[in-house]
Amino acid sequence: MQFILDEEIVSEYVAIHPMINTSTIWIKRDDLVALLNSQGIKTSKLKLTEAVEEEKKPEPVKVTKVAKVAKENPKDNTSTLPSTTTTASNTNLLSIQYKKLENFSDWYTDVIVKSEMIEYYDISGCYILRPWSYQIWEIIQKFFDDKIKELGVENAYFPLFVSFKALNQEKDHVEGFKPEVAWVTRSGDKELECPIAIRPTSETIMYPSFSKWIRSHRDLPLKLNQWTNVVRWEFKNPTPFIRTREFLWQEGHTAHSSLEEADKQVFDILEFYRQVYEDLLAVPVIPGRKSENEKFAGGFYTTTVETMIPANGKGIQCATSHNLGQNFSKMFDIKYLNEKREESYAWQTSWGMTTRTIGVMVMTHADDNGLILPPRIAPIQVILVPIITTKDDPKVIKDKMYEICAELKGAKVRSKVDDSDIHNPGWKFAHWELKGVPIRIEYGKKDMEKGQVTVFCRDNRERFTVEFSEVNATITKLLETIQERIFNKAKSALEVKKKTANDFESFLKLISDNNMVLTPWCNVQKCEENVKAAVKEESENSGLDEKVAGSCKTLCIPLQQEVLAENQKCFFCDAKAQVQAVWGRSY
Ligand code: 86X
Repeated sequence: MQFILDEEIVSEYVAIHPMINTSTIWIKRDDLVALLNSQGIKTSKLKLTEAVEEEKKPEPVKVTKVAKVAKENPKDNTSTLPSTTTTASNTNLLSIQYKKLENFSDWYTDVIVKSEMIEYYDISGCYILRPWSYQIWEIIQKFFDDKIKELGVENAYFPLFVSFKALNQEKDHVEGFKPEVAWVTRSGDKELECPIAIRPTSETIMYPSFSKWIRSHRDLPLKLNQWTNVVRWEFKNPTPFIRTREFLWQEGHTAHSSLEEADKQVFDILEFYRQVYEDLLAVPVIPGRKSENEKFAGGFYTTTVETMIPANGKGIQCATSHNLGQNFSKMFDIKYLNEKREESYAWQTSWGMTTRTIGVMVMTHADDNGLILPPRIAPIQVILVPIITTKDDPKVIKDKMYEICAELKGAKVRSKVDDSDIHNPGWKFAHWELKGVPIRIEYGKKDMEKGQVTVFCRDNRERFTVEFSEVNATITKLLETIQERIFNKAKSALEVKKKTANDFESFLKLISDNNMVLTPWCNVQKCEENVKAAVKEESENSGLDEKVAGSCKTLCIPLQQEVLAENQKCFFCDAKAQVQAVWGRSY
């Protein structure tokens, strides 16, 4: 057993009380140390503030190890419950134990657990979204919800369960997904006569109602959205936010009287998704169309916003918006009488965005010190930390902090005073940095004497002073500056990873080096399959990781196309190039 004293405890006496705080004894600090030593208990001193920034790696926290076990056994329904407290020493609770560029996946787990976004759960692939991440989801919800309502979309709620019969109403599209459907087969100890499925998506739940509600062209457009959870029992490695068995999302489903109107709906929504990522989360994305291979098989065409995580070179789909044509309306008999009183099938769209948004944002911006939250998405934008020493009157310092906080709140800045007496300023700094709060305001006696506060920016770690009278103006402007700075940084990092190849040889090299690769392409389905197979073969021959080979595919055909040369050939098959496509390894 070892006893660690925080060196910043300055008082002569310390209070000792049992775990149930019913009685307290006071003892001189030095006497306590002498007493412990006389009992054979080692004591040491630690300056917590500095320990936090220490470079050397202490024993990893238990949680990440256990998390890995759960990851490796996605087939188990249960995962061992990790404990965040038992084996962790003070230092590693307050700092990230892995480097983003050395060990990306352990780094990611460590960041989302220590920042209090995620708590692990005893069912593999399921995670608890703690307030710190759920508040971010609420901000995303509000932003997107306001936008779609302007387009005339209404929210509704359809049941969680699907009957066997309804789910099989459109067998063809369900077929490939079958292994992912979770079923309820029992109530109490009685087998259900008809097992019911838990929604993996709601087409089969919503479209029978669409068929009832749509009769005439006056019932169109019908634009519904729902914010729900869905369950897909996947067997690939789960990753919090990125691939989970239950996740939160919005799914929008619309019906229109013309293909053109459906087209417009698809692209209006795609633009909103771009805004969620670029304007809110400060994550640059590439809007585009999915190839025939990668599109949602039930529809006409699929649009998408894609990005790449520069730290691990993986492409990732961020959200998707489909034009379903009349495929589903024919299957579900969604018909209306047009102006000429002729019967026609409705033109439909569907679109979805999930809590993956949060994972992509973390992976893009967070660093070796923890989260970095873009101000627009930060639940707390400014944390105010009073610096109180034993010689100061705590009330005077705290009151000024409350006053500044109230003014910031008046200017719609999400602010909070960390006035807890349990932790010292060093602990508070580390805590809020780990949680990614964009701005910290420090205020102590020295600041008081000079009529100023000290400001710290989480993203670039700059520290400077601001006069009292300038605080509101400076902070509101600074929040916008930081938002822009974080976006520009992510944008440059993505640009570096965007490479171009005109032939397979250079393509292979760039893909193997974890880049995303732009190529002239014939846009033929068979060719994409051939590319995949060729990459797989080449990498096996050269001893490359098979996982690298297996997951290379087109991410999208960007909406913004560069003009191809007159006789430009496909980089792979020598047919005439039709488009420019982005390829990558992907999640
Ligand atoms: C595809 C299509 C579509 C509405 C979206 O992409 C946006 C929101 N839905 C979803 N998809 C499935 O249809 C599907 C079906 C079953 Cl039965 C399943 F188990 C998993 C699925 N995954 C995706």
